[in-house]
Amino acid sequence: MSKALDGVRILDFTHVQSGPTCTQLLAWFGADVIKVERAGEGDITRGQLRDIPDVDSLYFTMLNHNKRSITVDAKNPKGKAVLEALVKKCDVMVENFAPGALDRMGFTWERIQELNPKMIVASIKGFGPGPYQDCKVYENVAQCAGGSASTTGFRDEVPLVTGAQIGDSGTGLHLALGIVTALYHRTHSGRGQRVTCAMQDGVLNLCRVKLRDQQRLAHGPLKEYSQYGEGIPFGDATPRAGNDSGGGQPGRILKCKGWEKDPNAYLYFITQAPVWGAICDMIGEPGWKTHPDYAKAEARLPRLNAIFERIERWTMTKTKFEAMDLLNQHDIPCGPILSMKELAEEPSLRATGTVVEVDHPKRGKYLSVGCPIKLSDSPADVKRSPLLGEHTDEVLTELGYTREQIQALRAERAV
Ligand code: CAO
Repeated sequence: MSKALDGVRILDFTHVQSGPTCTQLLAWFGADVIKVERAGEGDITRGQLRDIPDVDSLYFTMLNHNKRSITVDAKNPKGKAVLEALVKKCDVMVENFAPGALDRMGFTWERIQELNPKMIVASIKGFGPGPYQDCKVYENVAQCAGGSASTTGFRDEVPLVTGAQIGDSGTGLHLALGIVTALYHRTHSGRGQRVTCAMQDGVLNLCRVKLRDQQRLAHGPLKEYSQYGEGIPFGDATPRAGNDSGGGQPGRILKCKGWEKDPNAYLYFITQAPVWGAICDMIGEPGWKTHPDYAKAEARLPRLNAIFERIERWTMTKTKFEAMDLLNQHDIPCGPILSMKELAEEPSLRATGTVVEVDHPKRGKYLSVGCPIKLSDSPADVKRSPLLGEHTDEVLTELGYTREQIQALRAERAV
């Protein structure tokens, strides 16, 4: 079966997490992704957080599947000539160097257009144009600068970063969409273009509902936030809301049976208005269906703490999976708090390829997250990440270099 992006060649100048997330997705959809690294060390993540000595880390292997690796010294004139040959041959260049690094290598937008007017140049930076445009940025900086940290955590406690890598992987996802959009545009414009994503913008996009709440504050308290029921006045910025639901249906994380020993024996419970009657019956409060303090969603808002305390007395009598089964029989939305261990062992995620076992020549078998986007005619087969420079000779040969020329490049440390 052919792949959706068969024939698309990507010059992958990415490193660490944000850029590699993007090019890995494109590789899963069938693009030929040629990852350029420096000889010797390669992508810095190959050596970071290593669990096995001298073996590419899981950090690297889990972000670089289905790619080819070529080592090139971009600052060596002959290495630069190799890169120029790749620019002419490829459809897309993706990079996430610090601001200005690509220009300093000599690959300005103008130069790239001279070499290949159809080239799409896709970049991730920490910030867009403005006061911080020259700053280097990592995940948690983006979470803080993009509005996530100020709205995550509990009201009286410090801002929190989240375990979801919304700054790195989130921006990589945004960039991948920009690239396929530019590729589509090129089919009728005939031209390449620049695609840029700032991590701050990507995080803010994912925090859209919090900017919604910021504007709602001008018109009164945010009644679905528990602080409303607690009688605590709102300030002038969207507050941290603990585990309150971000939508119009109040929700909360509640203890389940075993919570005293198991840190993940919890369930997210949503008091969705259309199933309020079923919730009342389930928890043993049928009177709440008609009681004026509880019957209507608006009346419940000042009483959310008391309501969730009552529901929790019920969830604490069930395991999170028992509660999930019982509640779903009545279409009551809820979700167990699943640990990474539980996710790694979940058979349905293995069956769909969302969790995959990959074999690596140096580390052996390991688990990874497969492609979360499923295309019926272009399934993603997860192939192991490349060893450093594994495809240098192969790619140089495709570019027309002879074996002698490749040896000469190596002798000069250009590749
Ligand atoms: N040959 C020769 N030189 C190379 C090379 C190659 N193949 N690959 C990289 N380099 C050089 C670059 O040209 C750059 O040199 P100069 O500083 O002299 O121009 C140098 O390596 C370092 O690049 P960098 O500044 O991008 O790397 P860093 O480790 O110092 O910073 C990071 C890392 C992520 C903070 C920075 O790249 C950045 O801010 N990127 C944009 C935002 C981003 O994507 N952040 C998310 C990272 S994932 O958490």
